[in-house]
Amino acid sequence: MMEALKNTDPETYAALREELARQKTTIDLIASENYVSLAVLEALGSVATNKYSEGYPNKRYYAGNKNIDAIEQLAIERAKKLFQAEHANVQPHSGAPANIAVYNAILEPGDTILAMHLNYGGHLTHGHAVTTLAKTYNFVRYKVNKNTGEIDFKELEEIAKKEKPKLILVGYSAYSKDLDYAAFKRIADLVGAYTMADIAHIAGLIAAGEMKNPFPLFDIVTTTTHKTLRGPRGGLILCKEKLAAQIDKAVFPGFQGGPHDNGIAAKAVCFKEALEPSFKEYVKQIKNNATALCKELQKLGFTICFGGTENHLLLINLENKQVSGAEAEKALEKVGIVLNKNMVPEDKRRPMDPSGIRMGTPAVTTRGMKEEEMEKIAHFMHEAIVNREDEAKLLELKEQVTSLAKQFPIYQDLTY
Ligand code: DSN
Repeated sequence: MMEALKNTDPETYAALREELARQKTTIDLIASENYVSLAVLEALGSVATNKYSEGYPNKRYYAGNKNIDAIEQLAIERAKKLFQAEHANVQPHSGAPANIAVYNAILEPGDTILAMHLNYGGHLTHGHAVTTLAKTYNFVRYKVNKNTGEIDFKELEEIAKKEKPKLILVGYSAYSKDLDYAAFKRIADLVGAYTMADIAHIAGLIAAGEMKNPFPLFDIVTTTTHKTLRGPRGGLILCKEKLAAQIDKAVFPGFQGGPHDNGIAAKAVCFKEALEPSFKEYVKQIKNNATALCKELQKLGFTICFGGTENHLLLINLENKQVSGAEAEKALEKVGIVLNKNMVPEDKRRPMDPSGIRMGTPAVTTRGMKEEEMEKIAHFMHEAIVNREDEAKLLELKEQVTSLAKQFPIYQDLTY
């Protein structure tokens, strides 16, 4: 495999070969990552990448789209079924373009969006000051209780009545609780706002029925397809039929050009896999693993933000461990445990060296790991952080982590 690449571009080939080895021998706890199936990989690396298909199935600007139409239609129908959605647009290149297309579809520049604060688990595309979006729209914020993770809906209602948002946005990248969509919807109806849920992190859990579905209450749902959904890197917009034409027009020609048909083929495969009963079992195990990891880390004295987890991720506040998020990330990478530093609610430190780390269990669960392995991982993490200055101990831990990873192989049939 990869013979053509090896001959044409030995440098890229060498880096990819190393990357496969890295993925096989390290433990991936990045909450937003996963390992796609070989079927998804094959669709992604297929001849569909050669085609231009601006437009939508049976309504294209270029000839030769019979097969691409069939692929996109499969992806659309499967996405609708998976999320009980009235309409699906599978063309967004990723989560950020999906969110931007939605804003463009239903808002005018200067309109107000009520969204979660980034430091409480929100996302850059929900209007962080560093984004261009913050210059186009007027973002106002709500927060959560930093200890319990609860959202104060009385306060949210007051903000909504004062600010009169045209859109109420929910959805987070570092928040570990389920959401009361009905409470958001009630407030949105009071002020005449659209409702949108960005479920990028929890799409797989919702698809499997293991977390609440924003539909049929919400107007619009956006997601990436590569996190808990275990598909290719890509985006997806789901909406009520009444918004379908607006949304489609905003994606193309409003914001994007030609869709990435190889990505859409891989999304179709991912959605088929997520509709299988085995995907439900996978998702249940993701949650069980997150709970097990959480409990063991708590026993070892780690502070879990919001008191625990109801999904696939954990946010840890390391203030009581006298180590910063960046230091912990670095020590853990040295032993082969890969996760990311993260701001915690009301963090006094900087984004590049915050007080927390974030981790999730989708990738380790794909490897077949269960509660027993989560306990081992918690201990490896504790040991690595405590002994972060002791290179010999870190090396010893790395051997143990590599050995554990190898007991749960990925991509056994793939050799570069
Ligand atoms: N970078 C993604 C994450 O890790 O949550 C969100 O865009």
